[in-house]
Amino acid sequence: SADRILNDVLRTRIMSAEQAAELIPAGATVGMSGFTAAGAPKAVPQALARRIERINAQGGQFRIGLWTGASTSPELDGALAKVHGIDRRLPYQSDPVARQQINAGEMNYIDLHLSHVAQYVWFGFLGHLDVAVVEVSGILPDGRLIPSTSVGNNKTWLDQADAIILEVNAGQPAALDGMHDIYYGTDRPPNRKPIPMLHPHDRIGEPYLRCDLNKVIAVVPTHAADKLSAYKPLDEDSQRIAAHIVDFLEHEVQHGRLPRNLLPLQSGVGNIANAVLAGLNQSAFEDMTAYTEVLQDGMLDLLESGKLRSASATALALSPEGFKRFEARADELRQRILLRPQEISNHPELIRRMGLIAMNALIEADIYGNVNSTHLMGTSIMNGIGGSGDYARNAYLSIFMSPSTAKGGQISCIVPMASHVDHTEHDVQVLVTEQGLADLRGLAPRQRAKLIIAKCVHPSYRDPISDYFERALKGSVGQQTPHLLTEALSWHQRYLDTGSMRPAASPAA
Ligand code: 0RQ
Repeated sequence: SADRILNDVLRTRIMSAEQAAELIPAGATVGMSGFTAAGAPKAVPQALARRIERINAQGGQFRIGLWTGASTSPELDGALAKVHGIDRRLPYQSDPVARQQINAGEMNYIDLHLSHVAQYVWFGFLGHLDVAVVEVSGILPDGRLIPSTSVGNNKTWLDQADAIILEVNAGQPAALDGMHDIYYGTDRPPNRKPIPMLHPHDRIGEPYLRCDLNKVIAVVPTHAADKLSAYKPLDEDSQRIAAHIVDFLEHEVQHGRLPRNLLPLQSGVGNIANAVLAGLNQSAFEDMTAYTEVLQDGMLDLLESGKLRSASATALALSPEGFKRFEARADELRQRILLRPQEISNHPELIRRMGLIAMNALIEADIYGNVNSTHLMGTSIMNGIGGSGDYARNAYLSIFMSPSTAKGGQISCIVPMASHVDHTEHDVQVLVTEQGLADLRGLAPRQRAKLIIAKCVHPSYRDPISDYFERALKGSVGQQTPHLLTEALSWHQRYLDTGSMRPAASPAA
């Protein structure tokens, strides 16, 4: 893979992952690449985990602060969490071991809007960045870097870190060269200027990352595929959710509130979001565009079928099978895909200007349409808010979706009061479950509650939730958003106590 390292100075800094990991001091804050498993470093984090394990086995206290683009991979979050090597983590994670440590109170986790991370670092809000560990797919003779399968916060890590370790992954397709658009025009207030983008596929930057060669302390050649995970097969519920959304979008076109080819699509992470894209692929919509965060299999299908003209994202989060399909047609597809820094893919100014249709999954919503995307039973983290807030607040249309129940029906995803709120009622215009779609636009809270209960709640929870709402209407002091405060979170407590949210008298579905 040395033929991907074309700069003479950087060739002199080639070393093994073990040697590079020795250069990361205990207590350092490290910014690593990776947005999903796409483009995450593969060798240095594992070597660092081995080093941490060795030192801590002898009584050491070696832990690092870990900043990334978003979630990463078992080789990064997984390996470092297993050796209890992470002290402070931001801005998003989805690793089971890390999650367990966060929820046990052993790891400090700061869950941030993904568009905020880079600028918070520029502003100095998060403290100093010591080391950047960034995977690239090649180094040009002049030292500029060909990015890998994600861009994430890499531009910021390279700019801000004192020292840089590069993993040069010759296993990444050469066709990635030219697919990136790195914007260097984002100044700090009060010197900011409009970002010159009008359409999702506009190029506003450069294809390569800039890098101060004096800061590069190690170059580690690797040859390995991203550890991408597969999506669950489409189930009936997610297909119903998709069908409700397609019907709604058709209705909006008929009423002149959306153009025939819709507006740029944003689709969230996870299985439900992927299923909705499959639904759009079966629909009559043509010539669509996407301005989103992760390009997942469902988007690839839409690009391949021609229904999607172009897609802008910050990461290629394809399944192993999807990645093979991408590689087979990379030369053609790369003309229609742009990968950007996450402060641009998720930028409020651009999301508002281009008028996105945002479609994100939820964990629970309450009867007024407040949405929880991050917490289980109010206190445990699932993953994090990711980009959902960036899109939901600023989109043309903000849609949230979920099956109406979880854990075999023991949990209602529509509850009297959300046990944690990531997206307030003000940022949630449309709520969808397999039961139906509630269009909440222009409705006051009590009207929203009636519609959500009628359209979205699972039949096995409809009576108890109607009963709660009716009694709240009678017993609540305030009638703007009626609640029975001593009862509002009782469904969650009942689940913790009994393993089910169902009232004792209510028969199982
Ligand atoms: O857990 O598999 O252990 O049973 O949550 O649920 O239904 O498979 O949904 O994969 O789409 O994930 C919100 C977590 C949904 C995700 C969330 C359990 C359920 C299952 C997953 P099991 P599904 P998805 C930015 C977009 C935040 C970030 C974001 C997410 C597991 O979409 O992290 O939006 N979003 N980024 O059983 C307890 C409930 C539950 C529940 C579901 N009420 N209580 N457990 N689960 N509801 C923009 C981008 O472009 C990326």
